[in-house]
Amino acid sequence: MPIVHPLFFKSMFVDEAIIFVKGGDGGNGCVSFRREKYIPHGGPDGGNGGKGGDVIFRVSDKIDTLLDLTSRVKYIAESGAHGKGSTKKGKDGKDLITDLPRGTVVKDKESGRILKDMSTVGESVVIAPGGRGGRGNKHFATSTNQVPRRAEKGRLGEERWLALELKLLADVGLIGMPNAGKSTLLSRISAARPKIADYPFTTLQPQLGIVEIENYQRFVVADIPGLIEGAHRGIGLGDEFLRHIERTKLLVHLLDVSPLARTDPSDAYHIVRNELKQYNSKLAEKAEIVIANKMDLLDTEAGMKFIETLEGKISKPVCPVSMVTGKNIGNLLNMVASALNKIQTQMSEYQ
Ligand SMILES: Nc1nc2c(ncn2[C@@H]2O[C@H](COP(=O)(O)OP(=O)(O)OP(=O)(O)O)[C@@H](O)[C@H]2O)c(=O)[nH]1
Ligand SMILES: [Mg+2]
Repeated sequence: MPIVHPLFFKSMFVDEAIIFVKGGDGGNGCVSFRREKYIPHGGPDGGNGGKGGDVIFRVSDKIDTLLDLTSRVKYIAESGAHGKGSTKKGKDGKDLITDLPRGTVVKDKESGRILKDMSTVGESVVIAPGGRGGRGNKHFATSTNQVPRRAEKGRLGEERWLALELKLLADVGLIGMPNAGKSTLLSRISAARPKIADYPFTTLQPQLGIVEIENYQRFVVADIPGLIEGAHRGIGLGDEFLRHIERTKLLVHLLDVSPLARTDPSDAYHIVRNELKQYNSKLAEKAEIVIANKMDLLDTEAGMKFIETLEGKISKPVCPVSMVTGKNIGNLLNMVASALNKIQTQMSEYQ
């Protein structure tokens, strides 16, 4: 089991990466004339420039997020070398091959047009071709002009800004009543920056975050709008957002235990559980970790008693946390990681 400390985990959200790609420029053609003993005016022998390298995207099953791509913005392939005398062609620039996770959609950033849907492992596409090398002056010799002093410049490599998008399946779904602190949790453990505010229904759309902990273990967390009683009948924002967490492996259920909470936490727990059941009994059968949030607003000793009572009322262990002080977030991540590992093992045994 990974040991995680709140200060230690490095977490990021990426299901989009904005990058710049540019094929290498072609090398220039060369203007040169043969110099040989006893031949005062040798013919043209300027070589062609080399071709610029291509930027190539390849689908790999070794990576599952766009995380690694964001460490760098510019992906520029090597330029071709210029041509030389003695009809020496310049060396071609090296291709720049970049691996992407399966399912990445490559869009032109300006127009939003989809350029490529990278769906098959192993497939590759030239996303920014390198420029052709310019031709050397040897190429321009004709019967009327045997001493051409002109050579071509290499063509520039193609360049563009891209938006890469990856639709991620969430491993963990955050559930709870409005204002429980779901988005705050997502922002504490990932690089996602969801809207957080002290009123219900701040989150209007599901948000995803990637959490990265030690040992390179990563998981995707989905934050969805809060549920209230009658959500399955369309009350509040309704329950249709639950479909976004239908395929998760684990639920993290947040309860607001502060004195300011509008609903008693054990009632809140049962209300949300009931909405889950009404929506889909399979969803309600998923493994669940219950957390008591906003512990910073309770007196320490009274807080622990409160948790004990709460555990009794809902017949489940409850993990006390505070998103404000960060207390126990590391523990929570440990619990999530080991629960996911356990579920993964069970799934592979079952298969
Ligand atoms: N004191 C305290 N406040 C918290 C804590 N966690 C969240 N909050 C505050 O609680 C309010 C609601 O937080 P959100 O993260 O927006 O709650 P949510 O569950 O995403 O709410 P909805 O999107 O409306 O469902 C914000 O004002 C947060 O700053 C905590 O641990 N302690
Ligand atoms: Mg929210």
